[in-house]
Amino acid sequence: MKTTARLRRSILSRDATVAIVGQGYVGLSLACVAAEAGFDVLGFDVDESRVSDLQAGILSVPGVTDHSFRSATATGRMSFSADPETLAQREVVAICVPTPVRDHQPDLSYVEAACRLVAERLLPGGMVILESSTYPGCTEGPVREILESGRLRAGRDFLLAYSPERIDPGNEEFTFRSIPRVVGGLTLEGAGVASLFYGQLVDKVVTVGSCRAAELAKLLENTFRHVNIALVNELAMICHEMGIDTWEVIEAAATKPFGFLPFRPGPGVGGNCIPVDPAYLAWQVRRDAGYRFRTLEQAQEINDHMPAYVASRIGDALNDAGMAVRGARVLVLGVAYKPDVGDARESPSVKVMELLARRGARVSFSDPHVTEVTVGGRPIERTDITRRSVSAADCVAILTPHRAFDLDWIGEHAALIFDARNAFGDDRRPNVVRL
Ligand code: SAJ
Repeated sequence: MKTTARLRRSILSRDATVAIVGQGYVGLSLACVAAEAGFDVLGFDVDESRVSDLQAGILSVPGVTDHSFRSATATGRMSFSADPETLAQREVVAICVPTPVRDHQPDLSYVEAACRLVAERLLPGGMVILESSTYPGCTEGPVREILESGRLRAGRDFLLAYSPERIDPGNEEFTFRSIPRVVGGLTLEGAGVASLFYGQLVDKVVTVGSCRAAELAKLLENTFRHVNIALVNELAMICHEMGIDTWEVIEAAATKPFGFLPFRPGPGVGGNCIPVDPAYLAWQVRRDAGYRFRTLEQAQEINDHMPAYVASRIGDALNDAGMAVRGARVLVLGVAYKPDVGDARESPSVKVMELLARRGARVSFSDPHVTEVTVGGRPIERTDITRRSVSAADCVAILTPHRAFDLDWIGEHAALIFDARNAFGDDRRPNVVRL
């Protein structure tokens, strides 16, 4: 680009106008921080009901704290819209839309749709940043192609960069500002100006040499988790066969003060990060390098198998208590994909319920954060935890141990408990069977 001096100056002076496409927890978090930092921020979303909530000061986006939303709206520098025209003339445009997986393939439809809206309103001399998790080569490939569908060219007429989000909803220890930001640019100027922008929002910016490096760094972070979760999941299956206490082994290894990070087994891997990011990487490595990322694909196989393994272990526990799965009443505690969240998307708990129902069990669930799930195409309402519901269950399966569960009380009133998360810890009870 002829000069980035003007854009640099307007970022430093906070005169740069910012637009953030996608107001999920990623986009809205970025909007709040940018407004607090002094920028005029437009939060754009295609979901008109979400936009009208946000315009009315209603925080209908999970994963963003009420405090940060209120504080940011109080600046008077945040506005929200579902009208694509509002994206015009925005100097810094960040794209924070979902990148799910469909049939084991990346689904870039949200990113492509967002890029088309932006491309029609690109400001010469402006900058576009993609934040959505994606495979290496996506920003400089399909994203750039769509953005250049008009007469403007990336690098020459506008800057293009990639910076992965690392927000951990609810984590008070690592805040948006304290989590370092990785930034890669299509050009050196792109990397430099994007790093300058994020430098106004976070304490530390890590600039890498390309968009691809930044894209791959993000996928590595979550693939690391995925592979290590698979390691302990397979260890749990082996330990069960060998009569060794998995949990004791992991806690013992975790006493090593260096060179070890504890992960813990469970009914599988849910959420829209850990199962998804590695799938993008495996797909791209196969397509572009013609290579099977074996470590990753093996980990996917193991983690994908865990719901079936846990369902079979619950069946074993019923059998050992003289009960068949068919007709058994199984009360699942925790259907969210991880403790203390209300997101049941891709939840392994739901898959366990489906597998048990397929074998004839009568499944129900309780979860303080989820009111209904669909099991085998059938909606199931939450069951309250009462003396009646717990004592009526042939087996209570703890799959996601929310802090809200009164485990002492449940341990006293349930005849048989399958504990897939070592929720009872060292509190060993004769009626509790552990993964
Ligand atoms: N899980 C295990 N065993 C473990 C850890 C996780 O079975 O030892 C399961 C969880 O139950 C869940 C899934 O894996 O079903 C994912 O859990 P997660 O703790 O990785 O949580 P996520 O999916 O919310 O991951 C996000 C990621 N954040 C971003 O991508 C910005 C991840 O990088 C974070 O490390 C993680 O939050 C976090 O630490 O909370």
